Amino acid sequence: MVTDHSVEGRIVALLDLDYFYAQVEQVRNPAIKGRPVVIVMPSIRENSGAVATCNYEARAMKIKSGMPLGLAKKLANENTVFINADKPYYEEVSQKVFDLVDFYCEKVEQVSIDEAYFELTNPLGYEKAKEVCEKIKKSILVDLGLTCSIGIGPNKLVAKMACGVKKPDGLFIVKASDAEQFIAKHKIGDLFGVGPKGEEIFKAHGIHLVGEIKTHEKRELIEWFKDAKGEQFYDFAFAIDNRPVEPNREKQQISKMMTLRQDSSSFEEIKTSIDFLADLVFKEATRLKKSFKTASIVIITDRFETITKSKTKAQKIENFDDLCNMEYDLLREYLHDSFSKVRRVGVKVSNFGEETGLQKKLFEF
Ligand code: DGT
Ligand code: CA
Repeated sequence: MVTDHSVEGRIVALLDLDYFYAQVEQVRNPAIKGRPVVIVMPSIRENSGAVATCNYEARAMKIKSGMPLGLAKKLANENTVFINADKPYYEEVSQKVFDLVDFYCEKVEQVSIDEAYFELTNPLGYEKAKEVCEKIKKSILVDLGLTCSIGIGPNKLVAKMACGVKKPDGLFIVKASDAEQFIAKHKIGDLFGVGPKGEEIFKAHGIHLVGEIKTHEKRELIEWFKDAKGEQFYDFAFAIDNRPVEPNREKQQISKMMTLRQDSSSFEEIKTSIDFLADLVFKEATRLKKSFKTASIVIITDRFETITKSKTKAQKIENFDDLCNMEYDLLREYLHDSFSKVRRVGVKVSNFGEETGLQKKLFEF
């Protein structure tokens, strides 16, 4: 039998930010931390509107998304803070979050303002995937002050359901070998794609848990749902989900990192790595036909702090030597300011312009 390892060994993650709008407001104004926070989508009618989301303190009082504001106010205590949603600001923060994910991962598919799937398939398997996710969680927390939950599994379905297990601030892994059992014990209403109507249909056929789907034939599900959903639900019950991760984010940066052979504060030693990384980054930017104005050095110190230093030019940085010289200046700056040795170093370019004509060959026109 021919085994397709790229499918068998797939590892997918889903990242979902915790109580997103409310958490962003808590970071913006730390004085409200610890109090119940309710984010309101106001309506043009006075004193009406609905709850967009709320933090866990407010959820403890049974306030939830979609609830009319009047009811939320009845359930709230005097300590509760109500804030009108500031969607443009949440979008800005969301962009920053997924830029960080892009830094660690090639294939990122954002599915909502606070959720993204990313592909973590790698030869070292789940341990490596877990390590990458821990780094992503830490980076989002340190750089933006936000917690998120991540689920890891052999496909999108399992990753999504795993993400819900340890929320908030969770990381939960379901390996391929455990996936079918893991899915089976979930309530049917919690299965991805099952809305209130779908739940009714399942319950009318005596199905309350996902695993109970398997007591029926595929053709029955197709009959009940009268569309492709029936077939998909049947596959889901066996934890089968072949939907690919479809990258949909315009890359905001290109970066490469490496660990030094030994921790160092020698300009010459670190410069060798910078030359190597700058070459990779420049080639990648050329391949993607991206011009850029900002060059950054990312340093992880021997004390595991992450320090980023950047320089931006008014004009696009057009040649490789200019990029290297900017990186050397940034490195000198770091070595001058810091007492910590460098453990890992990265070269990053960002602030993209329109497609560069620079590298285009005649035959491309
Ligand atoms: P979580 O993930 O359970 O910790 O909490 P959230 O608040 O992150 O919930 P999620 O992931 O379902 O939704 C992400 C954001 O989308 C949320 O912070 C606010 C917005 N949102 C969710 N549900 C509704 C809704 O029913 N109405 C409106 N206007 N916005 C919503
Ligand atoms: Ca969320």
